[in-house]
Amino acid sequence: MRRWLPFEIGRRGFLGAGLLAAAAAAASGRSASGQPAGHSGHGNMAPSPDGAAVPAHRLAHGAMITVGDVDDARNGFDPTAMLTDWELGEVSTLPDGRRLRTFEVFVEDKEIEIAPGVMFPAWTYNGRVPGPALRAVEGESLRIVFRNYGSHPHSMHFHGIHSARMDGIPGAGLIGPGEEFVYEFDAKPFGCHLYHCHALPLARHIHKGMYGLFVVDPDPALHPDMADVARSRLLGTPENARWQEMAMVMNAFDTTFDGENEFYACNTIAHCYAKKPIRVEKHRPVRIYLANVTEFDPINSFHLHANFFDYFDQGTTLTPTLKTVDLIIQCQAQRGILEFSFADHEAGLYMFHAHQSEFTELGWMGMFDVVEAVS
Ligand SMILES: [Cu+2]
Repeated sequence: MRRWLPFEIGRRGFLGAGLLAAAAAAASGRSASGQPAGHSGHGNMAPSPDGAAVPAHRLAHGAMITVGDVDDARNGFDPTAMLTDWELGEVSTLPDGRRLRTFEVFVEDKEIEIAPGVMFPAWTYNGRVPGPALRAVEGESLRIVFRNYGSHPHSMHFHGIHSARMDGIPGAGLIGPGEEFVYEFDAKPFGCHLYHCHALPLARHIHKGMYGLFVVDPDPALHPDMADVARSRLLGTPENARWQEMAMVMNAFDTTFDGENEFYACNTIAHCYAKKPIRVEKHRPVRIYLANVTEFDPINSFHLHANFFDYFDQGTTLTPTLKTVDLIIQCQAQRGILEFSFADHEAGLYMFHAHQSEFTELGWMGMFDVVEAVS
C-alpha cells in the first residue's frame, strides 16, 4: 500500500505538487517560474498563434513536454537516426549454399541522458538503448557473436525458434564480464520480434536498457500466394523502398529505483519526437515495427491521431490481425507491425502517443510531420 505525503513523494505526488504550484502562481498573477505573468525574465520570446509574443518557457508548459535538449552526441545515439538504423550484420555463404548472417553485439555500462539533464546508469547493447535493431531474412542461418564488456553477467535471449542451448538463460548463453558466447540459430518465424537480457533479477536487467528489436523479413519464395506482400516487407526490394519504415521501442526509466517509472518514451528520449517531429511523405505508406519493453507497468499502448492503421500482431502474418484501428495495447515483450497512410490527409503535424495519459505527459508522445515530399 502506498504511503501519502509527506512520507513519500512518488512521481504522481511530484506532478501534483507542480500543478499546485502552477495554480498558486496563477492566483497570485505570477508565472510558475516566479516571473510576473506575461513578462519574461530572460527575454526568450516566441510568437503565439495570434502573433503576440509569449515567453518560450510558457509555451513549453502549455505543451506539457520536457524543457531543454538532450545531448545526442554525448549519448552516442540519435532517436531520429535510430528510426531507420537497421543492423544488418555481415552476410556470407555457407558451404551448403545457405546464407549466413553474422551480428556482433557487445555489452557496455554507459550513463545516458534520457531527458534534458536527467542521467541514467544504463547497461547497453552496442552502446545504445534500445540495442541495435537486428534485421535478417527468413530461413537464413544466424550467428550472433556476443561479448560482455559490462560489470555484470548478461545474455541475449531471442524471441524466436532455437535450441535450449541458445536460449540466453542461466546455463545457456549467459556469460560473465569479459566472456564471449556465440548464439546460432535460424531466422524464423518471420515477424517483428525482440531480444533482451535474461540474467537475474530479470526486471532490473531489462529495465537497465538491455533490449532491442529482432526483425525477420519474410522470404517471398516461401509465400507464393502473397509474394507481393512479402516483397514489400523484404528490405532492399523496390516494393519495400516505397514504404517509410521505422523502428520504435516503447520503454521507460525508473530513475529513483523505487520500482516505478519516472520517464516514458518511444526510443528512450522523453518527448524526442514531439520536439523533432518525424518527417513523413504523405504519398508513401508508413510501416512501424513496434515493441513494448516497459518494465514495472503491466501494459503500454500506441494511439495514432486523426488516422487508423492495420496491425499485424507479432508480425508473423502477411494479412492484418486487426484492421482499421487507431489504438493497440501491448504487454511487455509484445510487438507488432503497424501500417498506415496519410495520402488522403492534408499536410501537418499528427500526434501519436501512449493512451495512458500519465505515460504521455511523462515523455511518451511524438508527432509525424506529414509533408508533400521530403526534399
Ligand atoms: Cu543483463
